[in-house]
Amino acid sequence: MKTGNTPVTGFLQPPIIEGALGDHQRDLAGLAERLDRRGLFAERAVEAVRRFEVAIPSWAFGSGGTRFGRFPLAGEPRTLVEKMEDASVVHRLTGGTPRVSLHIPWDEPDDCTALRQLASELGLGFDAMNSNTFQDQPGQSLSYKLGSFSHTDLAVRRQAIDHHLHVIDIGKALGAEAITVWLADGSSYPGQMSLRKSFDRVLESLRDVYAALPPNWRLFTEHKPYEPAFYATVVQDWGSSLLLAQSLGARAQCLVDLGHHLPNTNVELVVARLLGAGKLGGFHFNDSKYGDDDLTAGSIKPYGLFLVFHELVQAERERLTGFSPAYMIDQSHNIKDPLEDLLQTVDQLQLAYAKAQLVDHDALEVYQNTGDVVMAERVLKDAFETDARPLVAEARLRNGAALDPVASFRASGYRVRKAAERTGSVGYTQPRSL
Ligand code: RM4
Ligand code: MN
Ligand code: MN
Repeated sequence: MKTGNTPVTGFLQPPIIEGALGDHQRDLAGLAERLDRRGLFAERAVEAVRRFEVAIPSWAFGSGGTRFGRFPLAGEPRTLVEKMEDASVVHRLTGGTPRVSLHIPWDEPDDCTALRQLASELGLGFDAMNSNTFQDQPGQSLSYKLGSFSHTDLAVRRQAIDHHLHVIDIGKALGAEAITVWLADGSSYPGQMSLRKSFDRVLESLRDVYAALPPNWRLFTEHKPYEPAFYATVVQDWGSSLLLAQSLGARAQCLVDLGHHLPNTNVELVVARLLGAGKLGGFHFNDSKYGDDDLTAGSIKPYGLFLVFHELVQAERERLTGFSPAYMIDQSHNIKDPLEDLLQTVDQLQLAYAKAQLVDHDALEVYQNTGDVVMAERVLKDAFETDARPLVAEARLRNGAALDPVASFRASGYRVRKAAERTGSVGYTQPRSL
């Protein structure tokens, strides 16, 4: 991707739709009064949401696709500069996305200094870097068809390690402080690979990457049960991920992608276990119905998302040792305008976080200790069923962002302008069925 001199057109102050401010203030006052009756403080939740930050992936700005096809959108970004411009719009409207998570080589900058400068002008920084050894790149000498870190050939493993060192170098130049390693390594048929030795080889390769981490960096291992390998994936579950993180050292932690669990997995329980082990490194937020669907966070299972945030808020309040999760989005926007989808996503995350702030922790503990199942569950439901939207809108307002990001985005005419400016963007492709 080029980071040339494409001018960045600023995004105007988020327009407040007429009458919306007065309605909002009345809604907020009503909610604050209702919360007060329950002994809860709207103010505390608003301030917490103001501090909530989540990174946007560089691969989320263009229309995604499935292995069956992609339907491009007029005005989608053609370059990394244009993606940064789009990222700043999401941050401007939500007040909660000050960093971008880059995928290399999909969004490899050709001038890190210029990119960093541009980012800082846009009020942005960089979150965890993402490597890619699940595709062969043009000109690459050895193939990852049969694995990267788990490959039986040391030369292939070496090539994959070198790629990770390169990703770390780019991240250093950009001021990132973490690398996320998701591996497609696995087998599609029994007998294809040694189930045990393939894992050992992944661990040994990761040791080399870990050894190259700058002192202030963390390494996140991300598991996924299947796809593209359909019989056995090497890092397929949180247990394998935890084994890797524990074997590597203190700065290796696990990343939980919400779509990377077999059906019916209790994801909040996975989160609790990793928190307990001091190994919860971060998240890839999204939602799913069947598998790694990469749908808008909160669109399918909002209660599950809330329960995940409940675990996080408890850990935050208890000041759990080592608790510093990196929040990131990982979605594929196949049907919706990617920017509107991201605005919806951030809104949903802010909302789940706000609701988790409304749990009465003291009451919950009493009910748990006295075995009052009904009342314990009601504490959670009371929070989840509260319409917390005024708290989230207020947090955004105080951060100089939009009351209603999607409405402001539509009113701004941004996409229509970009469709006129970004000529030739239709047909832009980014491989995505992962
Ligand atoms: C994978 C995984 C990784 C992401 C790739 C594109 O399924 O979620 O985090 O980098 O997709
Ligand atoms: Mn992911
Ligand atoms: Mn995924």
